[in-house]
Amino acid sequence: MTYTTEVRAIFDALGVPPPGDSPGGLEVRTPLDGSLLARLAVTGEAQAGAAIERAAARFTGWRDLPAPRRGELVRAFGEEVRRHKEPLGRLITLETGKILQEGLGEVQEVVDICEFAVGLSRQLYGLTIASERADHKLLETWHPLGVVGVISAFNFPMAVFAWNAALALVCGNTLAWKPSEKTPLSALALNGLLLRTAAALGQESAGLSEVLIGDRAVGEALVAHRDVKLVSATGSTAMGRAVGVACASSFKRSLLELGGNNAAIVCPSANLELVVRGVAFAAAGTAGQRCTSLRRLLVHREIYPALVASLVRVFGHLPVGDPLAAGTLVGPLIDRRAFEAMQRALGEARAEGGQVHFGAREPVGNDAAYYVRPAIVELATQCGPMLQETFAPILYVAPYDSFDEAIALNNAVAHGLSSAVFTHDLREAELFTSARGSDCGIANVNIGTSGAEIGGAFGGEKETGGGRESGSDAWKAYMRRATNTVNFGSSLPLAQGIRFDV
Ligand code: UN1
Repeated sequence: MTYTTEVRAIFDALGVPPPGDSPGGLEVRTPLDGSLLARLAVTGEAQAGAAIERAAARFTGWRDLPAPRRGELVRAFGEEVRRHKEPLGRLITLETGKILQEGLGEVQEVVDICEFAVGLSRQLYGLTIASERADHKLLETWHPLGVVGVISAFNFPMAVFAWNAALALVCGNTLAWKPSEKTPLSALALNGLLLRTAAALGQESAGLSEVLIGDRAVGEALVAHRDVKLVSATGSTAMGRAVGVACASSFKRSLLELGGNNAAIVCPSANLELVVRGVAFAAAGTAGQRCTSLRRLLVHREIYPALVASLVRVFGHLPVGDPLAAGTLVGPLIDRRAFEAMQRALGEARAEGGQVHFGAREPVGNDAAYYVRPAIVELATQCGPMLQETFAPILYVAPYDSFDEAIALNNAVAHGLSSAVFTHDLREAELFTSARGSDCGIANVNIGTSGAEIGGAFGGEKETGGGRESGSDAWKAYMRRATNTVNFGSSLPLAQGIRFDV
């Protein structure tokens, strides 16, 4: 079976109509061997506007449905996704190149956030606050926003949408989704399943969640549209800066989840066997293409030689190859540009005097596929390319002498997404997770930087954009807050004791 026929079979298994063939349209290629999976019609500006207007028209009816009823759709959708975990996982692998285990894990993340959101649909709570006035009640209520625009990246083509969609839907919003132009099939499949589920429940599916196919132009149309009330964007810092500025100029809300240049600190007391496993998954897993991927390893000088030797041994044997095959741990990079960016960074590291282990192309697949052995780069100090996020499997390693120095190095980059410390010293663990410790949105102890559960709020500081998605109280970003003061007495006392007698 060719990958193209497999894609068609996956859409069939999902009960979702496969996308038609549009000669001259957007070409979707698999990173497995560069072959063509589909040619999709690009959403023009007028079509994007019409889709967003459908979502805006659908909003009022959806808003007026009680939240637990809205949760019924999300529950049924989560069940459908669970039932179709295998084909959805395979589609993710075919489109992104991540290994099947991780494709399935991503689908599980969709199921998990749906379950979270179903519970949430009965817990959209506000505060009551003590009023300073007699016979007055002061409270907060939360209301839906309208159309939520989602821009998602290639590396998590289903989960990131689901973090947004599950929450946005139970909160009473409708959706317009612009997926990465590298992974539109995952979007069409998942969204198709959502709409099919809605229709099966007797709910109007048109306008509930619209997919916009295309590149930056369609993203810009989404951000600019007046009916889009929140833009939740995941991707590069450059993209996020453009989205953030465009939203700010029209006072539109934005929720940004951008890059990361994530570090882990390894202390002398750490369990080095656990460190090696944690580091291998975080740095080489997903071929280094998670925003939470581990990029910088800061190792205490005492244990540096032993740890680096173990890591070099393990990286040298990582099974790189077909991501659908059992046993493979590292699939291909997404495309040639990713490969070139990786090689450029390795060249810069060499120019800084870095010692580069691995990082070259592996003899897998054909010329149009970019399989690489994840690289380890030893640097005497944190400098040069180690300070940049390169979306590729490069692990920079540098030694440190004191824990305070390690924290300073952890925080000395532009991004602030994820971080970790490996230690058995309680004081180091507590310091790292305290206000004087890591400045990131995620600070872990004795696990790697990637692979967060959906229950916590997900996102980071500084050039990571400051947004929070997924669990905890991230739902509040998808609603607007109203403060209500209710007078149930028969006089009209004014706040602050002001007298205004007429
Ligand atoms: C991303 O790379 O954009 O924590 C998201 C993780 C995943 C999500 C990553 N749950 O690695």
